[in-house]
Amino acid sequence: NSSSAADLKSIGDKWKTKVLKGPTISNNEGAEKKMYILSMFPYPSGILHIGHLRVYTITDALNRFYKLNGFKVIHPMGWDAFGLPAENAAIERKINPATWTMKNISKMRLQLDNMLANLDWDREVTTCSPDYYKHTQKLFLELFKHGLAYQKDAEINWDPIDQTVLANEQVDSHGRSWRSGALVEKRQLNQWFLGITQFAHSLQKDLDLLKGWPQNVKTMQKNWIGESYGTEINFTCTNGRVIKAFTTRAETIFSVQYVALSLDHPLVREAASTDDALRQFLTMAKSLPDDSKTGFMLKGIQAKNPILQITEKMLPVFVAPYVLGSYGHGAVMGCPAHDERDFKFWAHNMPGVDVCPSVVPLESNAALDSSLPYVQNSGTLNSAAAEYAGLDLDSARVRITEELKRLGAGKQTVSYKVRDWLVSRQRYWGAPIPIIHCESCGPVAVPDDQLPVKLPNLEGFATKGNPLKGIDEFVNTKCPSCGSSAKRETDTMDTFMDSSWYFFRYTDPKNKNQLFSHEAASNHLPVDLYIGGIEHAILHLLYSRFIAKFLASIGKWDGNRVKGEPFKRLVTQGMVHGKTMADPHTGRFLKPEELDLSDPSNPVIKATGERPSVSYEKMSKSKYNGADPDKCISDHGPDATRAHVLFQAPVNDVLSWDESKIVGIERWLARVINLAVRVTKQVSNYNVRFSPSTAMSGKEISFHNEVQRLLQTISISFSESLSLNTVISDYMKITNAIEAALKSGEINLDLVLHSLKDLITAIYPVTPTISEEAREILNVNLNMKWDSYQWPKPQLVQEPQLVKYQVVVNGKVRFTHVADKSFIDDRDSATKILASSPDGQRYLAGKTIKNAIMKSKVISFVVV
Ligand code: ANZ
Ligand code: ZN
Repeated sequence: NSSSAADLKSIGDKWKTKVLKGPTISNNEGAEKKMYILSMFPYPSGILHIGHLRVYTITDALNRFYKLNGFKVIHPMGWDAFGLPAENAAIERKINPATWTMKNISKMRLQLDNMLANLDWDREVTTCSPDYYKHTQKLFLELFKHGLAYQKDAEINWDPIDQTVLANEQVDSHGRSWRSGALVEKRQLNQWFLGITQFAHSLQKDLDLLKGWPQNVKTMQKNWIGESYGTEINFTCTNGRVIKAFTTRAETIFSVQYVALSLDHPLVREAASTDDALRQFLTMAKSLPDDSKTGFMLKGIQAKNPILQITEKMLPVFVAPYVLGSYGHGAVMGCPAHDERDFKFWAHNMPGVDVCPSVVPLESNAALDSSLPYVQNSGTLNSAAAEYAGLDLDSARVRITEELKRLGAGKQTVSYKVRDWLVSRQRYWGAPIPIIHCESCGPVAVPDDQLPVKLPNLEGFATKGNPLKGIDEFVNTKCPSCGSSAKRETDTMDTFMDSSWYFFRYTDPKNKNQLFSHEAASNHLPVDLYIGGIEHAILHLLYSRFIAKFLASIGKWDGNRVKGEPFKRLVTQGMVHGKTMADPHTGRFLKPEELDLSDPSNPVIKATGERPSVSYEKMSKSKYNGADPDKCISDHGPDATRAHVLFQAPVNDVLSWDESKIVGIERWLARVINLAVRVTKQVSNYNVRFSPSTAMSGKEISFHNEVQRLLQTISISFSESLSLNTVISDYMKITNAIEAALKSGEINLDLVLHSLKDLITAIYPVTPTISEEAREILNVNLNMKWDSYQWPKPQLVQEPQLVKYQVVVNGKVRFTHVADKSFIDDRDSATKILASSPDGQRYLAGKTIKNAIMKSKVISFVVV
């Protein structure tokens, strides 16, 4: 009912301050057991949305659970505070982005308090504050010093809306910016890159060590890194130049019919300078899709197949958009007979010219011609392969690669899809790249004592693009190396650089001189449990792994024992979908004011009296299906909100947010409080010495064990399976059991109280204010000083094992007797009990027992 909702709310207010401090645990100072629980830190947009509520409820419940179990828990929070929204808001409102950001942070801090998140605020980090970005700059310079931060001219992704370049990871499969959604353009620009490719092999290989990561995330990273073993083959051209091509199928070299180059291959650029038609083709081809079949045959150049001695079979050289400039060597050896794309390309550009197969399927080659291209990676080489004919493909690949090596025309190699991380941005609100450009010394690191390179304060700016370029005091400086006048780099860093190391900073947030101390990071990392969105499966999670591995490789933390992997277990929480109501005929989304929601389970369209169609969809303003955590908390109290969030769906699944269902949780919480009141009314005095034992009755033992087993399951749900929705239903089951025990009158009240105390502690991780309230009811009414927050240690009591004994008197089965398995251990007492039982009186009374034989299920008496 509604009065209980109001109570939950006032209970929430009453205990808020205490609960925000976390449980009072006396015995975990210097505890050996450590737990680092991390959630992806939020962008300080100013509103805590329902997705945040979900993640932070999960981490806070775990945080409290581990604290009750005596762990030293790190549960930090910070702000991913650089980035474009602040800059755009600042341009719009003509204020400094810092002002906007800080205001949002304090708003969100209050919202986190409202949901009772018990966070380590003394570890708080804010990436836009100079004492944080000073160290982001140091990290950059550390990479620079190791040759892993460098500038190069490259074809890059340009976001025309945000007016900045983007890294490859930040462009989706449809060629759109991850942030603005703009169609990205290709531009040739000089930019800063980080050498993630130098770590590509371990980034790929060590995924296998991450047993605590979801398989889909590992697969996505694997595909993105794209490690591929193959052969690099040199094709010497008639003009003396050498084209290197990467192939995973060296054994198909006898089917090569052409060589194709990417649009930006050096040879193509060279040829374009003297070839008008080629220049025209290149301009046109830029806008063709990657799977286009179009090609341009270079005039006057042919390439020689290095494995063939005969030079009559020279290969045409094409320029083709399907060849990626950024993969392998930007060149393909074209095998129309055995590759789908090459087959189509050949048919389009050389119509009617035969293809030459060199691989045959194992079974038969009868239907080969009609089934070309034969692309399977199995079979044997045919007679076209000369001395390799008859070999299976794997051995042929090895032998041919050896032969190419002997000829000086190739070698075994590895190739990666991942490119170096483009890290410079042409925007204001980011950490300035700490580099000074000097005419004579080139790019020079800003000396340590001049860090941070601070962002100049701008009071409102109306320019799009990077205003740093126009600030002379910022740009003009002296070269730290030779002293002559020089120019400061005006690009700032990708905000993914800020977030690539924040979980290190949490371990030592106040360190002035270093990013973090070796000791602090080595003590706390790797992170035990990391919770965040699947959208970072590649982006942030790849960058962080790279930076953590780099920092381990230069000895900044003792990470080699875990191959520099920063996150032991990863959980990707599902999205929250909103209840979406639409007109059943037109599908038009309905606004709340168009609906009669007085019965939340039965919404009605006011205008027509019809029922709307209801679905759950990704929340968006245009669907009027957003949910506001603040409102839910103020309507139902923090505990009911938290329990509802966890109860509605398993952590990894989509949560279909239906606030009307929260009543079930409210009723349950009211029952817990009620139980505390009723139990204290019935227990006369609190017996501290009570402990469960076999002296309890059978009913008591089974009640006790039921509760204890549920507590065990709850422990496993928290610590292993993260099945937090079933934690809530297990709480409800315990509540039911205690209610029934109390009602039956057959269970010792001390035992009921004992179980209730366990329940009150067990709900603390999820519903801490209700837990505190119930605890207080016990303490006050029973004059009890219960101040332990220790997680209950499940203790099962051996349940009686009953045996049905057949009682035989003078050779005849006379009656049966049900008793414990140990009944026959004491023959004298067993005899007495049987003799005085009603059946025993009939058959044994007044007789002399000569002999009694008792074994397993039979008791035999000889009487006279
Ligand atoms: C000859 C060949 C014959 C190929 C055949 C395949 C099948 P993965 O496995 O993804 O690493 N390739 C090489 N460089 C390329 C580039 N810059 N742009 C587009 N394609 C390129 O792919 C390796 C294969 O992709 C290589 O093996 C090459 O085609 C192509 F029956 O070489 B193959
Ligand atoms: Zn200089």
